[in-house]
Amino acid sequence: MIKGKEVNVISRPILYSFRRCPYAMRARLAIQYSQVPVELREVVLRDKPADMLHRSPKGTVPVIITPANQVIDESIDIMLWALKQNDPDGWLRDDAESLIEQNDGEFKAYLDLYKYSDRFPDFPAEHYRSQAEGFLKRLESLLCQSPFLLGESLSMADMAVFPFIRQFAHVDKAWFDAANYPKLQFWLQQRLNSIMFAQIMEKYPKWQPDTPGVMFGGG
Ligand SMILES: N[C@@H](CCC(=O)N[C@@H](CS)C(=O)NCC(=O)O)C(=O)O
Repeated sequence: MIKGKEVNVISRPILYSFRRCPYAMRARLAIQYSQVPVELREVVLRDKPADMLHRSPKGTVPVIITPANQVIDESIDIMLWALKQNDPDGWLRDDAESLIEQNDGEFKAYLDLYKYSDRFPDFPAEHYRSQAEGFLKRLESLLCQSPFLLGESLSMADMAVFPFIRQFAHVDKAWFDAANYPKLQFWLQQRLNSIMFAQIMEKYPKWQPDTPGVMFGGG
């Protein structure tokens, strides 16, 4: 037994998160679903905690620090980490990779150009939007075949992708609602109406160093 010495031991994994970040949303969705207990620390991106930056110098959220001091700082890896511990409804899927790759690569790049089109005045917003639509068309065609992206039940693909479609829809909600993506609109609305989405979008104050974060996930 160590006496008279402060030992920095954490009992549950720490999740550095930012409520509105779509990458952090997908991580929280997987953690909430798998019921892995974590201590959530709400981050403000312009004032990131020193401990987070020390553990993960690239400075993006979400980040998990496990009790064994393992650092997981890619949102898909956090999803996999949670699902490998508990996956009651079979969200883990080998065939999710190609969709997630297109989402995180090409689609996210066009989404940013569309969302921040005033910073990229070479083209109007509609130009960037129509480039992003390539991915929407792929999703719409998948959802014409089955209620979820990879078949008859929810999978990590749905959960990894929908926070980004939500962001896309919010750039011009009236346009999105009127566009010819009926299956995608329904699928998005279902995800947004879910209890799980409400649970992961709860608001927390900014985490202050040397204070406990919020219990999240399970337990
Ligand atoms: N590839 C990373 C991307 C995460 C990411 O870019 N997160 C944004 C917030 S949505 C971030 O932390 N950006 C850093 C910043 O704005 O300072 C992942 O999947 O976790």
